[in-house]
Amino acid sequence: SFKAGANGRILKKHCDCEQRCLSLLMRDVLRPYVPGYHGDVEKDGQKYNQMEDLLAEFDFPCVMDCKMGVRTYLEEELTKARKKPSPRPDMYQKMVEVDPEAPTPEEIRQKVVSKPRYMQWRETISSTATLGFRIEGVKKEDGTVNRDFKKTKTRDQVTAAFHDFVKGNKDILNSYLSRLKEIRDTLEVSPFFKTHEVIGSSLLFVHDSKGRAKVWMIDFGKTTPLSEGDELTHRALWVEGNREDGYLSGLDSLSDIISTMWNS
Ligand code: 4IP
Ligand code: ADP
Ligand code: MN
Repeated sequence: SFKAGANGRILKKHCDCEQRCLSLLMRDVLRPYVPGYHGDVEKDGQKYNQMEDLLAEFDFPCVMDCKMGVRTYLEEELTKARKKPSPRPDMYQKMVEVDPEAPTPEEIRQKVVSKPRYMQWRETISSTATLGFRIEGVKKEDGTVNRDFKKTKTRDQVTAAFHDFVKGNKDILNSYLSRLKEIRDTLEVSPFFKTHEVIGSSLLFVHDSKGRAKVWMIDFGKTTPLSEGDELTHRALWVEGNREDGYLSGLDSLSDIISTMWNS
């Protein structure tokens, strides 16, 4: 769903919701921490959002994608699944590939699960439910990709993955930590962040052997505005209907883990 674009830009398959967010973010205090947005374009009959390639300033970048929040699906998925359940054989398949014991006897008979069932299961086998974020994937400087983090759940397992990612380099950990602190301070005052439910968005960690290291917020395909006048804490517990996403709880625990690594 991505394409290389002209001069240091990338094209991501268009999504109205993401376009709306990126446009608003270009006028928000969060602008320095999101990819620059350059409008939509059409190529070979497909519409794309054009954005800054965050890897352009790096030589042979190492990249980690951490999906933020305690919840990874929209509340409407629950409503939809109750009103008009759509059985998902593909999600059942993905589930048994990771853990054949995970489906219930009923799910085994039907060979399907619902989307929220699958998404909640993913949250609890990973660190999402407990730490408020999870590692989705890592790309090494040689271009090899590791997506095998579905069961990376405990603080120790996350620490080990980060240790491997930065190869124990404390300068990189320190740069990441200061950048996370800047992001948190900015999130706390951002009008955009206060008024949006941020679901399925990631922090993208990028560093290279020259010691450059930065973090950006990406992926606003499921970031949705609250009703006029409503605000989120991004830290309060989620109960259905309150739309809390746990984004800041996740950022707190992520910063705490990196800080502990830096101190030891
Ligand atoms: C994927 O599961 C991710 O959760 C996707 O979320 C989600 O897309 C997919 O749902 C789901 O199958 P795995 O990562 O375990 O493969 P994201 O895009 O945030 O990574 P949505 O549509 O919820 O954004 P479906 O319904 O698109 O298959
Ligand atoms: P999706 O909605 O398909 O999950 P994302 O926006 O999360 O797509 O992006 C998927 C991956 O593409 C990210 O993990 C990251 O590695 C890469 N990516 C996304 N946006 C950028 C960008 N602006 N610059 C460089 N790489 C990006
Ligand atoms: Mn995504």
